Amino acid sequence: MDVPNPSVLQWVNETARLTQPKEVVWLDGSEEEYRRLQAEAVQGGHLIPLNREKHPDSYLHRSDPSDVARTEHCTYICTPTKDEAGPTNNWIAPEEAYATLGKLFQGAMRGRAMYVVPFLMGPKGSPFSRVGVQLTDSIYVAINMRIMTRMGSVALEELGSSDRFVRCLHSLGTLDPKHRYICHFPQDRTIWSINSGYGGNALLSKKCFALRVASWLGEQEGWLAEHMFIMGVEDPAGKVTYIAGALPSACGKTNLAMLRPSAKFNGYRVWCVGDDIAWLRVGKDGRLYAINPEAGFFGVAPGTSMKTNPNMMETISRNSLFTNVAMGPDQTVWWEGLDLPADTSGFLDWQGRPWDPKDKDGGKGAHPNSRFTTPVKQCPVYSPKWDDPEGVPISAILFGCRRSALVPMIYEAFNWAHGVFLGATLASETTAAATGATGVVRRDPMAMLPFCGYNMADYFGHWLRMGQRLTQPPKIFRVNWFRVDERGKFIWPGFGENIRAIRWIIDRCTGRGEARRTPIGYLPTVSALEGEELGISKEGWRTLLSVDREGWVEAAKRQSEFFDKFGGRIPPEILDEQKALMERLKAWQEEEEELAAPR
Ligand code: GTP
Ligand code: SPV
Ligand code: MN
Repeated sequence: MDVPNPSVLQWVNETARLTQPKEVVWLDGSEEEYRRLQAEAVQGGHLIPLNREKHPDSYLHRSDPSDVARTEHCTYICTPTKDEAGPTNNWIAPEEAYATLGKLFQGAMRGRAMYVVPFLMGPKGSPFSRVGVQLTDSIYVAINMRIMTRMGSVALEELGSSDRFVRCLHSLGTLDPKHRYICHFPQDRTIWSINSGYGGNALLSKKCFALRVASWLGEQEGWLAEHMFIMGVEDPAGKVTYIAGALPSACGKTNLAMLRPSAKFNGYRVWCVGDDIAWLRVGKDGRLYAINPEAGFFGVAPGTSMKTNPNMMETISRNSLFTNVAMGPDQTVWWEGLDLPADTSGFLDWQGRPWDPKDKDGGKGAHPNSRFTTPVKQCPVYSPKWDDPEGVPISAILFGCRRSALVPMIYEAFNWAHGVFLGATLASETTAAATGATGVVRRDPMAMLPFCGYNMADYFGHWLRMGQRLTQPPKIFRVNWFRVDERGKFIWPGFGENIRAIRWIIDRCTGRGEARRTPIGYLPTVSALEGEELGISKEGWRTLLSVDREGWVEAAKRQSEFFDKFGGRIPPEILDEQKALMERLKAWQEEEEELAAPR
């Protein structure tokens, strides 16, 4: 980095004048620098070194207890007009946002270093890829960015002398939740975030750039930025099929993306391309191609174990960063879902307080949204295509949800427009990934409700237009691993057994796979999933794979209420799909009544 890019340099200088850090530290992304940052973070009390044998090169970070998840109420899309942000986003006029935050940023970095973190989203030399530069006074963020992105010189080389980079400004400020703002200025390719150090609020490459700003860029330029995992599934004959899938936060993308097929299906192999974000374009051959712009996983810790996700357990066995998990007396990490040692004395909870796992009223050891940060390349099944500038061709898209009732375990859309409608009407129970109540069903179209950088009505239109450019559009599916029985227990075993659903999806993509047509889509038969051997009761299967007509009629009404919020902006094709669903449900009723009538 001999002569810095003049636009970057100018912006760094301007920002330093505003925020007044004690020093400006340019990061080159080298291993040596990474080790130095880690040592400094330990010195400064930001990281705790973990057990050298059991967790080599790994650290624990405890965040401020008021700063543990994304804060959607403090997140704004600052487009010139409110209409451009749409009814599902918070909005502040750009001038006002710059003024308000400008004051907060004044002197905000005093006493701290400002790290200049150039990063590349996507493979080097790829038409998909984009450069960002984050300025941050959080050493924890700087270290995370080294894992999550292709960070340092590689990004500046890719940028050259261009000024087309996303300006990502972040300060911990005072961490005051009352003055916390995560503001996006898509037209300016600028993000300003202050008073939070939490992942999605502070690692600006991720949700802020790769989804909110990139989704807007994608609409302008004819591509898509989505909250999706990307997996390759190799069948016993060696053929690999790529699948991308959107599920809301903490609803199973990471687990699905690297699943280890259950014993019976060990002829299948899964290759993980990405677990959270996909950028998708139409290829020259008319297929949809995807890359994962990230280089690391920022995954949910609770529930991760050798039983549920052995590939992730191996990934995080070294060189990883753990945030807000519990710690054993020997500096080992622990979270709900892992076994406990016989002797549980000396544990500390996620806030560092003495904690007794056997104390039923003692609360959780790990925060429900505790996470690990770990490099994609450490995953034993990471796909060699992760670094392919062309991306991978997508055969199927999943829009999944967490719903204890109504939504069947899996079904297939009739066609692209119906699939886009399935995406647009996705609803899911809220999780600990964002602050606020959990377990509440809310609309979350394409799992992008918190991440779409423009009006979602226009976003649905963009999805429809993308489909028109595809000569071989992917098939679209709904999945829901989270149906419960009358005692509240999950019926579907999930995790490694999800390969059964994946295999049915691949079969459907190649014109095979048994299905029955219902008003909501094609549902598999139990035998198509080889489900007889799973020990699920008849009642259980009925819950997983039947369509509750009354429930769907009600659901369709609620869909209308959601679309009404957009004041006539929803594309007619989507409204047509909704009407068609109502009609199919009605016709089905008649059919059923006919069947029930005495002959
Ligand atoms: P974000 O990183 O927030 O975007 O989440 P994600 O969609 O990647 O979710 P992740 O795979 O981390 O899973 C979230 C939680 O759901 C974890 O506690 C998992 O153990 C649990 N989970 C994932 N897959 C399954 C499944 O198939 N069945 C059940 N019952 N739980 C699952
Ligand atoms: C999510 O909440 O969907 C995440 C974690 O993947 S965060 O980066 O915090 O957004
Ligand atoms: Mn996510």
